[in-house]
Amino acid sequence: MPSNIVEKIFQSHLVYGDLKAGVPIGLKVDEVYTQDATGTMAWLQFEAIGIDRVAVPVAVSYVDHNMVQSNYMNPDDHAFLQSAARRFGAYFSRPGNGICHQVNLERFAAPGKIALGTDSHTPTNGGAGMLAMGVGGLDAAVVMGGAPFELNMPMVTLIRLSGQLRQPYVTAMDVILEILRRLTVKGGVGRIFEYGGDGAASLDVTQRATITNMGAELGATTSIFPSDERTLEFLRAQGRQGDWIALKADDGASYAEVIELDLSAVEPMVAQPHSPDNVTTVRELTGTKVDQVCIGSCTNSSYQSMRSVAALLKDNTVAERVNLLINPGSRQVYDMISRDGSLTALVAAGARMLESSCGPCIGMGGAPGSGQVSVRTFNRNFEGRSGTKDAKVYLASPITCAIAALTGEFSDVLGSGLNIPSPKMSTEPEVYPVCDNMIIPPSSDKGPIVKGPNIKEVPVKSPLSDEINAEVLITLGNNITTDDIMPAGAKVLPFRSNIPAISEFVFSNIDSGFVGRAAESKPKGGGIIIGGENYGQGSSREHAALAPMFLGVHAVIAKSFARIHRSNLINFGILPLTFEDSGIAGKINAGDRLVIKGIREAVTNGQTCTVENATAGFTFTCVSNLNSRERELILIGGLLPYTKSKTL
Ligand code: MIC
Ligand code: SF4
Repeated sequence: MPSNIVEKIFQSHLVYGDLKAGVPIGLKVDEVYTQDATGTMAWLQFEAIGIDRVAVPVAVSYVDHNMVQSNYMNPDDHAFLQSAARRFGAYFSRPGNGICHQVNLERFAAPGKIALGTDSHTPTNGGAGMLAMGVGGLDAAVVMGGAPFELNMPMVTLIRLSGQLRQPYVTAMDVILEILRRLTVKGGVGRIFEYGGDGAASLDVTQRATITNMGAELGATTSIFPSDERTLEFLRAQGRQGDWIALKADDGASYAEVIELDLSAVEPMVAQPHSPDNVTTVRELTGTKVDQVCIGSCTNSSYQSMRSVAALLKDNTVAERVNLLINPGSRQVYDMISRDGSLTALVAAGARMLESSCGPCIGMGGAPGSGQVSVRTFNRNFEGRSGTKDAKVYLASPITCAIAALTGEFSDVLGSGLNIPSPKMSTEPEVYPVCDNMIIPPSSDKGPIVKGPNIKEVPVKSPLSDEINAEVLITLGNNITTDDIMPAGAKVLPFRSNIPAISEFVFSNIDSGFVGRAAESKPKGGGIIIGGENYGQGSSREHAALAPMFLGVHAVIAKSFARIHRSNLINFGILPLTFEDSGIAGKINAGDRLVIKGIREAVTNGQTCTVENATAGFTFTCVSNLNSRERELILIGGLLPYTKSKTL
């Protein structure tokens, strides 16, 4: 039978299950990587499971998020991660080596293989034909311990590309923004996007990686490109041609849907505040003033992006009203722009160069001023994520951003005839300067694990009780992000290794009374959260489940859930329930007491649960949609007790 690319990779890694949409499948995983903000929990959990060494062929621990080091907490986390990598047999990418996804693409991504990363933008590696998925830290820990990775087989959608981008002013970022405009942040839920068609060959690996990276914003499980001559060029230039295999869909392969996209019709696009799918054309925004421009992040920080920005800025000066911040994605990129003169051009034009890290993308520095307009090459513009609640954050390509930095406003470059020199665009360099001296390989010398005072034990939930009698702590609308649930930024991120401390910030950006109410309700039966559609979209941070669990939340009842967050809830023993009649959500108020009886039996048998709203005096039904493994997890109190109860 003809197969698509996803089926080929899954088939060659299948441990159990059938490749039918919706059916649970178990997969052998080739690589697991962590980053520091989610990695401390993942490695603490790995330690708690009690396995001596990682059992996957490659495990890499990156440090790229928590880099500000305003006190001892961030460097203590780095020291812990380095010691855990040595103890358990992982590679350690030292702080300064770059953003995990960019470095992984350069040094580890391999076509036909499967990777998991404790970060939602792990699909970046799909640009090199790798099937790479974001997961919570505990899922990663369990797979590093040797278990298969289980997920429900997603539907596979083909995005058939034709034509070619109108270079130099239209880029891969405009392509993914156009897809977000069409499909929205819910459009990829339960799906993998496989790219194909004649147009794919016109994109190099880093352009493809921009597209697969931001597929995360569609809610997709992952996105992937074929592995072809362009992939070989990239791997050869990285000195890794041995990792190349050809990979394409068979003629006649079938897909759940096919979406046609003509690259030559794409124009410069921009996502407006406060959602990556609030997309319009740059043309529409012509003349809108800009105060800050940020270039970098795992979406657009490759050498090609930096070089094209430098070509535009060379011999010019950043507009007086604009602050320009730039994070090259990796040390390799930094090295290249310093060798070819691009760095000089950027600095001379007035760019503020930052280190190779996530930086302003996760609110670690670079916050805009009050009410300011910031345009960024990043992937998320959720309200408050920049560190400034009333900032207006837009997302656009490096070219659109560089032009905004020069002119101080959005400019319709395609139509205006603006006299801006054409930047040298993205042809693959023949050779990348490979130097892995910032990646410490696994060693047989195990050494001790080093834990600073801010690193605390992982809390564990007790087994599911038969009755939940709890207070509704908050009712929410659609598309609530994990940034809304558990904010990031310079103030909160340092507590990622300390659940009691970070729990004080749950929902703090949208409801400052939440934590107080949760504390009051905890001794009186705990709490329930009511959500809308796509609850928990965005980041993979399991703290958005772990911290509410610590505060006494037993269940979330929503219209639908985002994939990674739903898994994280289950992993920490919080019951995710879906309304049978979504209209009921509007009839529930914060403060209502909800009673669910006989839950253990309902979960065990996959039955609907009857929920009594004891305050308002009505009942309604919910479904749990748990597969058999998920049922066991919920009953026992989550993945950690479950894993300990089994021999891996
Ligand atoms: C993000 O972009 O939101 C993050 C920070 O990279 C997260 C991970 C985290 O919260 O640590 C993600 O994308 O998963
Ligand atoms: Fe880092 Fe931003 Fe990418 Fe998340 S989206 S990994 S914070 S650069």
